[in-house]
Amino acid sequence: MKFDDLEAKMRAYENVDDPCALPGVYLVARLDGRSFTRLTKELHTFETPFDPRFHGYMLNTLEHLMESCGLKVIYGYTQSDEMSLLFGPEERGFGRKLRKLLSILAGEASACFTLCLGAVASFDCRVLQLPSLDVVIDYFRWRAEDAHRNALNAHCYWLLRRNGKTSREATAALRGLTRSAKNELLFAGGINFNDVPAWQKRGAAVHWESREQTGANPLTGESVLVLRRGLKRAVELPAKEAYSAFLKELITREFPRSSSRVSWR
Ligand SMILES: Nc1nc2c(ncn2[C@@H]2O[C@H](COP(=O)(O)OP(=O)(O)OP(=O)(O)O)[C@@H](O)[C@H]2O)c(=O)[nH]1
Ligand SMILES: [Mg+2]
Repeated sequence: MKFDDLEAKMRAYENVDDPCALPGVYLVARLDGRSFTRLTKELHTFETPFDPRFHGYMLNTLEHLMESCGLKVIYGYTQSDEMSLLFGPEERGFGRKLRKLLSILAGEASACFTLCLGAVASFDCRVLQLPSLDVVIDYFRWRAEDAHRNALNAHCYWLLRRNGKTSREATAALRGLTRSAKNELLFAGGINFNDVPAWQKRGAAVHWESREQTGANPLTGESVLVLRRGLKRAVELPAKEAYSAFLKELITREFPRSSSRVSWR
């Protein structure tokens, strides 16, 4: 068979299922650590239930995805072993081809986290196509609420484990307990859930920020004010309606463009 014929024949197999995301809708990619229960509890040593070093690796990975994948990520969010990246309706990266987006984001996240950890770690990735800003806000409210519930359960579970209960006993003791009963259990054990850091209860975010900086005019050497865009970490996210307002303001804000990529950390 001639090469051109072989190429055409095989491309048909390769491209038979190559869907694109709908045009004009927001996209959220959610990446989740693969088998991170084993990674955090058996293969490596991390503080339970939350380890600032682990969380730092997640934030580094999130920033890497926002800065280095050739895609315009409007907002990045992380809690536990997951990250969510928001793309605007106008995002054209990789022609909105889903298999490109999924594989590149999962590959980049796995590579970055692996370098942070110094051992192999991998992420899966899914893409949600969200039709409106309201649904986008609901999505991030959902992940933050999920973080809150998981944090309450995880603090209770590890308090019981530290007090000598087996995994089975701790799980059974928490079954059916109301939210306020879990808060009381923690309080009796010396933990005021109100004082637990916000990044554990609500997750943390990374977003773009524009700042004025003094620079030099390359032709005249004169000092001038320039607008530079950089990443900012938000580790004290607001709760409930205030979080919705924060997201709305951030997503609808027009980001001034800048040629330089600077990270504000
Ligand atoms: N020790 C520790 N564990 C963490 C931390 N953050 C997340 N994890 C663990 O990461 C795991 C995330 O759970 P899942 O994503 O549901 O489970 P998984 O084992 O990753 O399984 P798959 O996602 O289905 O592959 C849980 O076991 C969490 O306890 C942390 O800061 N410290
Ligand atoms: Mg996981």
